[in-house]
Amino acid sequence: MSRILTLAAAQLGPIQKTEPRASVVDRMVRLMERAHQRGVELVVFPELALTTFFPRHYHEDIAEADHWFERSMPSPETAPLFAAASRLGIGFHLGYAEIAHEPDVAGIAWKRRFNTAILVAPCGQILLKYRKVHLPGHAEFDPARHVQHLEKRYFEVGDLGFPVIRAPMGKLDGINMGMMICNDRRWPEAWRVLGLQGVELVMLGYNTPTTNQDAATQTGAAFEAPHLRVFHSHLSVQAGAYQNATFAVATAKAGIEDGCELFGHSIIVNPQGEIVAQATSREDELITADCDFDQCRLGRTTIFDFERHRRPEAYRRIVDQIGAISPPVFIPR
Ligand code: CDT
Repeated sequence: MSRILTLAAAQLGPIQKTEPRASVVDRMVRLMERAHQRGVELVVFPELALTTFFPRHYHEDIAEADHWFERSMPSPETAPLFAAASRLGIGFHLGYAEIAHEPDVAGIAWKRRFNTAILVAPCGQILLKYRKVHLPGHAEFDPARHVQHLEKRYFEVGDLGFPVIRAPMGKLDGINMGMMICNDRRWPEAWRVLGLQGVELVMLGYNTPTTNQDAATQTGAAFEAPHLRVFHSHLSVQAGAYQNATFAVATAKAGIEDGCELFGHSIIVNPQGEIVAQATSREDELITADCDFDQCRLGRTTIFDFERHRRPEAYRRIVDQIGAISPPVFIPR
C-alpha cells in the first residue's frame, strides 16, 4: 500500500522593498489556488516570504527594522493565507520574521526577534513552529561588502531546536514533518537531528544570493562560481534527504530583488536523494510532485537503520566541540 501526498514548492519571484504585504500575500494566495487545481495537499513557501530579504539593508537602530516583522500569526495581513488554506483544504509552510515578547533563558521577558517558519494545517491551526538556528552573515555594517547580510544583527539564534511533529496531512493520517531554514540546510547536524526523530518530510525555504559575498570579502578566499552556488545548495538538500531517508522540499525566493540576484532553483527531493521536481524560472512558480512516503522505508531499514548502525560513542566531538581543533603533527622518527 502506498502513502501518497502531493507536495508543492511555491517559489516566489523577487519582492521589492516597496511591495506591500497585501500584494505579496495576494501572489501567495494565487499560488495556493494553482496548487489546489493541481491536486496539491501541502504547499511550501520560502524563508522570509512576506517581504524583501531585508537583512541586506542596514539600520543603525534595530527597531527601525521592526516593520519587516510579524507580531502575530495570523494577522489581518496574513489572514488571507489561512483563509485560502481552509477554503482549498491544503496545508502550508511559511517563513517570516517574528517579533515575540517572551522570556529568555534568564526568565526575563523582552522583545525578541527570530527568523521563523510555521507549518499550518488546512484547518488553519499552527502545527509546528521553528526558529532558524544557523544564522549566516554578520552583525555590524561591513564596508567591504557590496551587499550586507545582517541576519546576525536582526535575529537571535532559534531556541526551539529542530522539532518534528506527526500529524495528518492530505489523505495521510500521519506523517512526520520537520523544518529548517535556508543556511541550516548546509549543516548535516540539522538534518540528523530531524532524522533522529523519524522525519519523513523536511520543509525549508531559502534566500540565497548568486554571488558569495563572504568569499568575495575575505582576503585570499577563492572565487565561487554561480553554478557552484546552485550545486552546493542542491548537494546539501539531496545529501540530507538521502542520509536521513526523507523527502525534502526546498523553496527559494528568486530573481533580482532590490538590485541583488537570488538564484532560485527550488527543488523537491525523494529519500534516494533524487530531484523529482525543479523550478526553472526566477518568477513565482509552482513545482509539484506526487510523493509516496513508503519510499522512506528502504533507507531507514537498510543503510540508514540508525538503531542498528549508528555509533554515537564515536561522535562525541559533534556536541562537545564547536570549531575545529588541529590534529597532532606527524614527526618523522
Ligand atoms: N538566508 C540564508 O541563510 N542565506 C545563506 C546565504 C549566506 S551568504 C552570507 C545560505 O546559506 O544560503
